[in-house]
Amino acid sequence: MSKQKIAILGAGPSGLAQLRAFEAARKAGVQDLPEIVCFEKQSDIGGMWNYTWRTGLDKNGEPVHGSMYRYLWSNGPKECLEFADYSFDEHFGRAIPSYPPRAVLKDYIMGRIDKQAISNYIRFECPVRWVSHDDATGKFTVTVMNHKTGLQESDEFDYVVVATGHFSTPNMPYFEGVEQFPGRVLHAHDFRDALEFKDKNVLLVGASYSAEDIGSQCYKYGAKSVTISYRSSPLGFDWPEGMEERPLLAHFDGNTGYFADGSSKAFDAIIMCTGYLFHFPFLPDALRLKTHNCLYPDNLYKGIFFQNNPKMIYLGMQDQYFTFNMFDAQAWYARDVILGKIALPDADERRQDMDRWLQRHEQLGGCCDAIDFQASYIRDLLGPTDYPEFKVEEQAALLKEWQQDKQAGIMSFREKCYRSTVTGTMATRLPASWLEIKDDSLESFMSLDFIENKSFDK
Ligand code: FAD
Ligand code: NA0
Repeated sequence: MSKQKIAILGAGPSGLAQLRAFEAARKAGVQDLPEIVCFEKQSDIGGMWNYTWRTGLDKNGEPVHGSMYRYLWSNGPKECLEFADYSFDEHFGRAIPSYPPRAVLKDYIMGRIDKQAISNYIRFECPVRWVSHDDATGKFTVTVMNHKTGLQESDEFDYVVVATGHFSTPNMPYFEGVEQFPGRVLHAHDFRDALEFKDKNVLLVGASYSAEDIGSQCYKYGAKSVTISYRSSPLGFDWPEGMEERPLLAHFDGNTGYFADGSSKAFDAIIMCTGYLFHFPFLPDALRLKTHNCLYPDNLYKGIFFQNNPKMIYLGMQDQYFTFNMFDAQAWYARDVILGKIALPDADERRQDMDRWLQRHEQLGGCCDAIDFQASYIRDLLGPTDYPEFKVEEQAALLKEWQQDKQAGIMSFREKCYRSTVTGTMATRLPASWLEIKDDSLESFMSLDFIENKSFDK
């Protein structure tokens, strides 16, 4: 019998988790592993964590994937995304603070990857153009544009793992009069450097993580004022002077924005922090996940296997409290299904299982419920695989503390410290406040004199 072939689309944290899962099986002596090809649009691994100065199109004319920006620091405690098989202690050799900047987390993600082993499987600068499925042969055909050769290539696969992320294609609403706005109008996806907005009056539309963080960045780097406009409910933090929230924007007249409560204000720039679209332009209707940013997208059994065709596998498609270790739990489960160690139930049973989760999902109250929901989702995946045990429920408790810490101080929560549930190590403290530390490079961060945290309190 010929070897099974798997296509992994994307080499961000989710795609890398899938590669790592197979690599772990290989190291454990599993024979007859499938042949793997990972197609990546960018020229390096790391997905969203690769900072790019580019916006719009990349050097090959492909849409730029990156939505991260300069000075971005982790928005959640690193202790809640720690890999169970590769701790922060193992990577850095010493305790570091709980909220590292992007470059430090990227270094950690990359550190676990045996680049030589894994690079054999990855084809860089190969955006996937189309995936089709032949019901007669049961095979997928994946067509990519190989920008290195300038040629399109197609190959057949038994499984396709979609790990292309869902925070890259802007959801860009229209507001009357915006076309006449004299200043810059951009989406969070294209935001790169808060210094651009120094001394400016900035309007952010949207009230979720992007608005909260880009607003805080603009404040930190000297914006004159930051106004956040919410549609459903305000973020409700105790904002410092110069930052405020207003209800939904109604329309613009010149540079003046008018809000639902009748108030108005003149602005220099507008940043739409209005979220992202699930966008799979390389998938036909029959294989395409259709959803929005939520904790339990419908039609994915175990949050992974597409109901119409469970050989179509999706990773990381949930809204995310947990990130890297959740992608691992998914990847290990998907691997064991592909290897035949876990049997998938029939379509009816899969439907019933999804319905049970969806029912629970509908009843979720606040964010504590949502955190517990995602923790039990991960717990459900961990049971049948050999992914190392990690204390999901303890991490959920840390995520709830994180929510409270943000309420207590939106500009200071990144100074809090948490204990690793993997190694028991207590994070060190930053030597200065987050507002004071302006250089976010790996070198600068790692040369800070972190303060050892002898006390057991956070
Ligand atoms: P991605 O990281 O998006 O990777 C997808 C990969 O697929 C990319 O490499 C991309 O180039 C590739 N790809 C896309 N289309 C194609 C195609 N057609 N063909 C081939 N390859 C393709 N998470 C945290 O845990 N902590 C944080 O602090 C945090 N901050 C964030 C800040 C921002 C601004 C954003 C947008 C997200 C943040 N996240 C954070 C969430 C982040 O998305 C995840 O941590 C993680 O990057 C998701 O991994 P992924 O592999 O699923 O997707
Ligand atoms: P995100 O904040 O970019 O985080 C993505 C927001 O947009 C919601 O508030 C929604 O309002 C609003 N919105 C959508 N359409 C709108 C419209 N027409 N008018 C007004 N408001 C509108 O996106 P979402 O989906 O959370 O919120 C959309 C991801 O990026 C997150 O997972 C986060 O972890 C990550 N991120 C991380 C960081 C850091 O780590 C920074 C930024 C982003 P409503 O009414 O639907 O609630 C530092």
